Amino acid sequence: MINIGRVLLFNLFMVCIWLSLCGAGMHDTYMASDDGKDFYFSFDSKMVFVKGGWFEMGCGNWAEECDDNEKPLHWVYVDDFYISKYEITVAQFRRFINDTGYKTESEKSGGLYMYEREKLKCERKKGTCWKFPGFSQNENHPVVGVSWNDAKEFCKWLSIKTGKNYRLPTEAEWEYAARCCGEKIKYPWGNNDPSGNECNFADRNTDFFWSDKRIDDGYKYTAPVGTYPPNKLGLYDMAGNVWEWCEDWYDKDYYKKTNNAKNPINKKRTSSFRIARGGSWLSGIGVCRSVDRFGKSPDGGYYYLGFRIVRVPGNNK
Ligand SMILES: [Ca+2]
Ligand SMILES: [Ca+2]
Ligand SMILES: [Ca+2]
Repeated sequence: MINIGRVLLFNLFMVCIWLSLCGAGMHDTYMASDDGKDFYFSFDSKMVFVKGGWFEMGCGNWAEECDDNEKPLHWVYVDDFYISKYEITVAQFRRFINDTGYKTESEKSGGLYMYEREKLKCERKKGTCWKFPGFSQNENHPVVGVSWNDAKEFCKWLSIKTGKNYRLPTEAEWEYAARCCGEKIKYPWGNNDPSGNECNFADRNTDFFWSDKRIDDGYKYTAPVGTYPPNKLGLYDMAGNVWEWCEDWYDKDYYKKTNNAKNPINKKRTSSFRIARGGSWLSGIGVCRSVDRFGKSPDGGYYYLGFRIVRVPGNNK
């Protein structure tokens, strides 16, 4: 007589083998939190609440010179959101990697894009990745070399771990936060150009043809997050240190085309770039202006580009 229990057990065993062989993809292996509130707190205590509202997005007279892709000024409404006080750090990103075994895109192929002085352009350098970006970083520096796709995976992991909905900021949310809810200011701190105490950009510690040799901000590469004073919302490094990914596709004419005033996001792929904002340690001060718009390939890792994250209130999963 067949032992039903043994047959069932055998079937269960076979199902397990099949599941492990066919390998539910990386996403399915992200486990819900097993370290509870402390884990959640370690991320969420570093978020700032931003009360939503209307603001005039883009470049106005107060910003002096405007690039064409920053025009025209247009009214935009964003809902309430939380945004991280700091750029995501090496330590935070390492937690994600250790928890998941995720391999970033630059680790899987080709390395990071770095500036080649002789060639006057960025090229990929083999063997470099977020852990080895070509300069030294401690755990409290902003992570670099994370592609847009990698950053999205980080958000997905954090959402599953915490049961909250984390994502990248939209371009509109990012600008609203940098300009402290729509103030007519050129930089997160106001209209005056930096003296060395406001942000980390291409100052005299760097050696690019665009480096500002008059200014010493103390850092050649990345600075620990929160080194310079925050803006009025309590957000650090919204100008400089590392560029920050946003959700939107980059379209230089998006402001001219859009008539979507409420929570705008460009979901239409009209270029091969995703938006990045704020400038970096490698940037001249002009692109650290809060209205400057930049785009990079979403599968690329760049040694000057990182991210910060947004959580939508009450959007529990
Ligand atoms: Ca600097
Ligand atoms: Ca930044
Ligand atoms: Ca520009």
